[in-house]
Amino acid sequence: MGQNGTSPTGPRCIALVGPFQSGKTTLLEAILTRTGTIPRQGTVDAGTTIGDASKEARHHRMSVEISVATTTFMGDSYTFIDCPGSVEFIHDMRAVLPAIDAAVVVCEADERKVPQLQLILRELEALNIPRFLFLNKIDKADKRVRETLKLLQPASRVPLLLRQIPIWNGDIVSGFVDLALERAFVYKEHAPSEVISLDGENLDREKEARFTMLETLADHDDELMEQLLEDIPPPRDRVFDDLSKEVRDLQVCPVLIGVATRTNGVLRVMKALRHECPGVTQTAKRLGVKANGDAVAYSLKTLHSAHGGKMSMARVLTGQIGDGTVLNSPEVDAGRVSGVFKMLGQTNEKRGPAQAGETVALGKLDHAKTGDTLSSGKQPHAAIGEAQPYPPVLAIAISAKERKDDVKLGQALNKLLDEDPSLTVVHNPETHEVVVWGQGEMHLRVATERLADRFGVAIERRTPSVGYRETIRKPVEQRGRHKKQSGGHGQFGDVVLDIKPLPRGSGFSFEEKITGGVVPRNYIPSVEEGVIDALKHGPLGFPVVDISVSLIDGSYHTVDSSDMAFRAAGRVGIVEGLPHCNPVLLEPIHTVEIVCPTDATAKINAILSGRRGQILGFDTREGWAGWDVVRAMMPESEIGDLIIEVRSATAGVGSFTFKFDHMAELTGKQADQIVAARRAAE
Ligand SMILES: Nc1nc2c(ncn2[C@@H]2O[C@H](COP(=O)(O)OP(=O)(O)OP(=O)(O)O)[C@@H](O)[C@H]2O)c(=O)[nH]1
Ligand SMILES: [Mg+2]
Repeated sequence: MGQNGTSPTGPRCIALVGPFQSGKTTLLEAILTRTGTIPRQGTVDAGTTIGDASKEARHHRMSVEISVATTTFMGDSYTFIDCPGSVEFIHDMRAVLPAIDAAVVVCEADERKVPQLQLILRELEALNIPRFLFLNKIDKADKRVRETLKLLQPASRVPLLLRQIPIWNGDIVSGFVDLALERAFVYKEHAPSEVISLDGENLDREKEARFTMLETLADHDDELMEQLLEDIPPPRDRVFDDLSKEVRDLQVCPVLIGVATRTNGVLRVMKALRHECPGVTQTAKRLGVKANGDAVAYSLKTLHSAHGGKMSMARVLTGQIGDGTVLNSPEVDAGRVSGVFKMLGQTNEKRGPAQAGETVALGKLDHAKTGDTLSSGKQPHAAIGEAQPYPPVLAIAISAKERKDDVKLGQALNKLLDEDPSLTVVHNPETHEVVVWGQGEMHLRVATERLADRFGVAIERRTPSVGYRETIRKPVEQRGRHKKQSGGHGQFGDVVLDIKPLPRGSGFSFEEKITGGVVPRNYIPSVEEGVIDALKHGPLGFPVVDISVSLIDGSYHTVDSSDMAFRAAGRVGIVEGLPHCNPVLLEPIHTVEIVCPTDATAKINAILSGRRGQILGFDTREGWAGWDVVRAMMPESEIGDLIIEVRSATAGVGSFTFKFDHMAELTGKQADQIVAARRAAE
């Protein structure tokens, strides 16, 4: 039985989330050490942690994907999912959220990270996920914890409830008071904290802070409110029950403090989870999972190992999944489970069937993908929710360094997309480029590193081409003749084309106005083909648009004329005619919508103006206190690396979406440079 009288809730699944570099991976390491799963605590800086064990994560000293590890605490199983903090890898976090019972939001007393904290809390709030805040790096604290809370509170829609207060020894925090337990502890380096007695000023502060905590709890408990008003000390069990209930009912977010690098405060986190975190039954209810004996699981991540084995990390929400269990999703037959594995970072250990609540890796589910609701019944269980990736913001064009790897690259990209749905690959039929779209610079860098490290395809990367076009500004009438006399059969085609500019966005139109059969009917389609072919590459080097071509005259030869000859004549007419039509470059213009914290709006406006953006206006972001949305029209060439500047102006949290709007004429030096570059490349 739990401390508060509830029955044990089975294996738990907890995500460690929070702003960039707040100490999540270190906290996971501390938890695994404190619970005895690993003998010694590694560090991120030395590259010895269980989390971040992939080559790319070690190399960049940051999490670039989730790390999963299962441990045992006081007889219960806990799976922790350490999520990346960088917004560029946020999809990995978002994809696991439906499966978890609760999140521990690891944060720091750092004002600059508040918008990122808000971003993450929003994701949890939207999915009704119970959460705790772990105020880490308290060893570096330079302000009172209550001041820190004031700083962080705007990021949360529910009250942050201080559950512990630090004990200060001069300028450093030497321990803490648990306000629910009413007990004080001093931190020990890499050892459990020691209970001490409180007196003097510390005791007064404890009483005050406890009263504040109880007041917040009493907002949802009338009886507790009465007791407080009448100065009756509420029984400790009652306080624990309230805490537990209000966390589960999403009314408060308790705040714990500690130092992950020294495992300080880690046992308190485990105890809070043990008592206050809901179990799988409640989570299944949150997700609308129907329990009828069949197994239902949620797939939270897909991995392809270097030797080709596919693993689906999944949380079992009801029923049991073992070797050989056949699983379906609403869309496909996912496959037959071949191996159930317990995860500890990059290592997997084969194990028996997984029960409701457990989080495991399932081998060889060939057709399962991240976000799938997998079930064992005849009728697939309805989908319980899947995170749609945010639209990508940055692109690179890639190719295999060696031509012989082209096929391998295709296969590797498929696996990469399977693992990370926040990447998109687009094949540009015009330029034959393979363009990879991602969430930022680091995201794309890691993607190419994975292609090389894990899938063995070395990559070359380039800036993707901008979709320039060209058009004409003046009409012209042009004769196109194709005549060849080389022994035997000759070739003869002769056309007169009326070439005219069309309004922007009209594309291309072809008309024939032949009278008296000067060009026989059967050759006219060939003329059109020749024209279309020539328009693919105008005098400036780009596809020609917004142009009408009419075939108005011509002549033919009974023996020498052919489809081929008239196709060539059509081509010649265009190639010779267009240079006289005053050609002009067209560049794509997009509407861009940028979201950013309000204090960065002025900077964003300046960035947009500096990039030939035309600002259409800005507004407060609906439902997001302290955020703005700025709208602008921008040339595609300037959107290319826009995200890099936006991120640096917004402490990493700003983002944008864009949509093609129209093509606009581009003249002057810039146009000349583009045309010259195009010529040089040909
Ligand atoms: N002083 C101090 N440093 C800490 C503490 N916890 C973590 N760090 C340091 O903070 C840095 C980031 O730690 P990580 O554990 O990688 O942080 P993270 O949140 O996992 O980072 P991302 O996953 O990349 O967002 C490392 O240099 C850690 O040593 C702490 O409690 N105190
Ligand atoms: Mg990390």
